[in-house]
Amino acid sequence: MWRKETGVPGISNHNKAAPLCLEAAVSGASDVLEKVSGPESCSQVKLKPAGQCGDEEECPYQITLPPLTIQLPKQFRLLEKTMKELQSLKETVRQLRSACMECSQQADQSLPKHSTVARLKEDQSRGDGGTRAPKNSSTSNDVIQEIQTKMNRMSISLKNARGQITVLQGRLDLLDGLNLKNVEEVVDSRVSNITGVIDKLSSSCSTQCAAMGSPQHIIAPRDCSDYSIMKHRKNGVYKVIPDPRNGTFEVFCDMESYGGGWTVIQHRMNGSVNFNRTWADYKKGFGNVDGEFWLGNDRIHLLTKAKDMVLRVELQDFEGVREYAKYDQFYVANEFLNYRLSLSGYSGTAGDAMHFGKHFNHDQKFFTTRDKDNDMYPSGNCGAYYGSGWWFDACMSANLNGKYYNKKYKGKRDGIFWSTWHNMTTEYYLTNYRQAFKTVTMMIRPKNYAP
Ligand SMILES: [Ca+2]
Repeated sequence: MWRKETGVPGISNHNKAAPLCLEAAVSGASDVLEKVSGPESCSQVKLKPAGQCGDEEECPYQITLPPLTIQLPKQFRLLEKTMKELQSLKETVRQLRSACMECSQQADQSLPKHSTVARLKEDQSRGDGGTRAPKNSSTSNDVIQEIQTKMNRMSISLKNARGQITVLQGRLDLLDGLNLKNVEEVVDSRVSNITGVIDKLSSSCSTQCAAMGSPQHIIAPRDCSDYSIMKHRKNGVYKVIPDPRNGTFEVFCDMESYGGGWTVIQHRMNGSVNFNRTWADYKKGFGNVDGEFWLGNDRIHLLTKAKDMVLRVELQDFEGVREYAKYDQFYVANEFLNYRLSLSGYSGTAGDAMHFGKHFNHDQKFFTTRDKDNDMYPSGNCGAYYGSGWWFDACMSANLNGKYYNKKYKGKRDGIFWSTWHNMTTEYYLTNYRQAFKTVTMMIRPKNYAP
C-alpha cells in the first residue's frame, strides 16, 4: 500500500481549500483516490477568526485541517513503474540511435573510398532508390556486412594461428624432452667416426696418387712397419711419411720387440724431459726420439689415420717388473677435434686402465693440457692439476705423461700412473706410497702387420 502523509503531488498547493481540491482531483478518478479520514476527523477541523471583518461583509477566518492520509491502489504504483520504464526505454532508443549514427560515420571513413563510391554508383544505376530503403541506410548496412565479413575472416585467421601455436608448443615440448647431452654424445661419436673414415680415404688416395706419380713406383715408408717389411731389423731412428702432403719426420722404430715394426710415439726412461707442457708443445712434439719424448699429436694423428693401428703400452717398475697393455684399435683425431682418442680391444697383463669403469674411461676423450681444458671435470683442469697432457676424463685412471719419479712417492698422484697395475690397490690413501715406473713406452703398428 502506498501512503502519502501530506497529500498527492500537485494537490498540496490547494491546502487552503482542501475539500474543494479533493473534490476536483477525485472527480473522474474516484477509483484512484480514496479519502480515508473518517467523519470524526471533521470534528478536528478548527475555525477561528483571523482579523476584522472587511467593508464588503467579508470576514477573514483561519481554518485548521487535520493531517490527511490517502491510500492509493497498487495499480497506481504499476502506472508509475511503467512510466519509468517507458522513460528508460526512450533513453535507450536515443542512445542506440546516436551510437548507430557514429558507427556508420566511422565505417564510411575507414572503408576504402572506391568501394563506397562504387556501391553508391551501383545503387544509382539500379534506379531503384525510391522503392528501396534510403541510400544511406543501405550503404551503412553494406558497410556493416563488410565489417562482419572481415571480422569473420580475422576470426578464422586467429583460429588457424592458435592451431599453429599449439602444434609448435607440442614440438617444443618434444624437444624439451630430448636429453641434449645424449644428442651431443651421439653427434660427437658420429663426427669422430666420419672423421676417421675421411682420414683413411684421404690417406689411401694420396698414397695412390704418390705411387702413380712416381716413375719408380716406390712407396715412401709410412711408418716403421714399412721399413720392417723392407727387411730393416735394427732399432733406431727412421724417416717416415704417413701423409705425402705433410712431409717426412723422424721416428724411433722398435724393430726387435714382439715381431718389430713398432713406431714409438712416447717414451720415458730417466725423467730428463719435462712432460708438463703446453698445447702447442704436445701438438708439435718434444724431447728426442732416441731418448725421452712425445712424438706430437699432429704426427700421431697422421700415423693413425694412414692405417688402422694397434697400440702397445710397455711398463716397467723399479723392481724390474714388466707388464703390457695392448689395444687392437687406436686412433687420434685431428686438432679440430681436440685430438680425440679412440681406443678399444684390450689384451695384456697390466690391466685395462684406459677403460677403468663407467666413471674413468679415456676412450673418446679429448686431449687436455694445462693451458687447454677439454676434460670432463667441470670445476678444474685435470691437465694443470696433474701437470700433464693427456686424454683426461674427470680426471684419470691412467696417465703416462705424469711426472717422472725415481722411486715411490707420497701425496698427489701426479706421477706416471696405470691404475690396474698389480699392486696399485694398496696405495689408496694419501699416506701410502705411490707406484713409480722406471720405463714407459707407447708404440703403434698397423693392425694387419705380419712379421
Ligand atoms: Ca675441466
